[in-house]
Amino acid sequence: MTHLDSTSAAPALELTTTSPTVSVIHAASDVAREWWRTAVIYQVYPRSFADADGDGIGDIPGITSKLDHFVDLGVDAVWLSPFYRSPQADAGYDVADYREVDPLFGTNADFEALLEGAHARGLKVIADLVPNHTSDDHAWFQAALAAGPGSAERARYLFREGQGEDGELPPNNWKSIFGGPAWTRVSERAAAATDGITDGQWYLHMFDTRQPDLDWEHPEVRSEFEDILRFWLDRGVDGFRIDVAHGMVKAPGLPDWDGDVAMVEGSSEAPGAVDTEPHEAAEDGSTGAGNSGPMFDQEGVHDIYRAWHKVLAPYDGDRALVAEAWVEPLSRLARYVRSDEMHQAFNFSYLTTAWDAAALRGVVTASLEASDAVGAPTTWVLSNHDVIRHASRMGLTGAAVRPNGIGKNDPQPDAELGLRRARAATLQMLGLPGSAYVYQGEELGLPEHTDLDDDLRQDPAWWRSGYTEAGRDGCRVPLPWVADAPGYGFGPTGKTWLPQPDTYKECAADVQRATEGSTYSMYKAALATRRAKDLGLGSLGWVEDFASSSSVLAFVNNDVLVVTNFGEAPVALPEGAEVLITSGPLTTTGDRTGVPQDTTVWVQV
Ligand code: TEU
Repeated sequence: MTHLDSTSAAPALELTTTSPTVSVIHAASDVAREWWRTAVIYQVYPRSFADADGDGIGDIPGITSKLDHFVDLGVDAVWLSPFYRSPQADAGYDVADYREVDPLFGTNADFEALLEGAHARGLKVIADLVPNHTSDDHAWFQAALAAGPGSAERARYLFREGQGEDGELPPNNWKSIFGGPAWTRVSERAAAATDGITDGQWYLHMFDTRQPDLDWEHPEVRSEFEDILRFWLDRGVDGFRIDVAHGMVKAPGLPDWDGDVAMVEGSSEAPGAVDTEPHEAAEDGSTGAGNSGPMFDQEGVHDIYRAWHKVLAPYDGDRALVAEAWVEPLSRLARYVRSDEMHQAFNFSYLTTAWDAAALRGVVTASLEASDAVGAPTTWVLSNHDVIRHASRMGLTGAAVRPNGIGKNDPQPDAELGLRRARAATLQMLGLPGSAYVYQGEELGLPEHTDLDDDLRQDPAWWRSGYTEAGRDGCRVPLPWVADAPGYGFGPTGKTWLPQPDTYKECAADVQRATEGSTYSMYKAALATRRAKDLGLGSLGWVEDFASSSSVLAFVNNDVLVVTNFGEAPVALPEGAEVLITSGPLTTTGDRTGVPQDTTVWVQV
């Protein structure tokens, strides 16, 4: 524990007892013990985790070689972003064969070895399923192009005639989430396909041109995906993260929609623009992170998940489905995790809540209420492969819009502030009951790569936005394992598919593991204590002294008091308080320990 001597004046805020009066909004559970209710799940982005074959791109044997990292850190499960055969137009979220590992990442046998090694260590493994769209290289789409209008092959996708005299206008006005129109026109003449002539039908793609949306009204689409689920369940995967889980069913007739579907909220803003207005938190915890429109959150998606629930049910080991659904409010998101549907849903309202005591109290309350109402665990997440790493995002002072990536010419984050807040946010998150997600590298305190050369960018959002959104490459840079090795030990050759910034040296796993007070040691201590004290199944009671404070967030989970200070004046802890973990240096005034600004502590109750 690092204590910092301080001569600052007596703190204005204090806690006088380690057993404060609390208003309990979520009771501890003593019944349901399925692993996914409490699991801390580590997201692996395979191309950037560890490279075994030296081509500069991470692979499955690389992940297997690092399984002890997960054990040492203390997580319960690993979720792997897609590793299936794919032309990699969207880093594997464009799947050409759902049953085969891409040679870039290894073989199916490599995956089975990974699974075996993980299970031997008591780790669960979650695969990523991408059912909203396939790759344009998928056999079904190739057959659809070849078969022509009106064919059974085209019926599995959303092909439509264009508008205008010669069908030269797209069937509706939908925009792709990556920017540009959501429709691409094909040619109906085999020869024209290679000379760029388009004269035929249009197909829908909510993401890149190379990611055609499937038609989920088609029974073959439904049965194929149930079969794919069984294929991986039979091999032993413990669950699936379902990509764009709110997008598979579209409103009948595909009506026009003038709303915004882009990845940047308030997309009229320049990328990375900061709004100086404080972020207003809605009563129900909504932040604007939810997608709306006739292509999202349609009632019909729930039938799919009820059917999938039945596919998983006969398997042993509490297999789980996790919804990646950008849906708000949280009560609406909770419909995906009703008792006969999926098991968890990512909490993007929490991820996108500003660093503000009142806003966080609101979103945590709304999250627990919404999931308690359907008997599902709440989840918490601060980073993933689609958003700016929280160590950098939280250093974008005053940011109210959520930029999609940060480029050289955008306002740069304050790295020190970002890391301090990120550590405080993480320690707060890991003190909450439910399940939590950790994105690879955040345990090393890894920042976003914010000055990547534009010509190295690979995210389709970069060009599809007309080069206005930097995109997501900055959070997908290969991990640093060894400070003094080439490529920071990412692989045996020093090659890395994206360059690593110099700041990664101090984040390298070997340095982090050996340094007292490092971000890694904080994560490790928090995960061990979380497990020992059963915080995942724990309670949540807001400390009444701070129930309406704008600068302090304090709650009790089981016998741990979690206090975060957002304000300038340190918060004095009760005399003799036993601090279990702190996210940063504490102050001492007389015989009282103080929690300074942007710091979270866990105190024994
Ligand atoms: O992301 C889908 C997704 O829903 C987000 O793009 C979301 O719509 C947006 O951030 C909200 O404003 C998933 C994957 O995580 C992503 O990497 C893929 O590019 C995408 O699906 C397409 O498969």
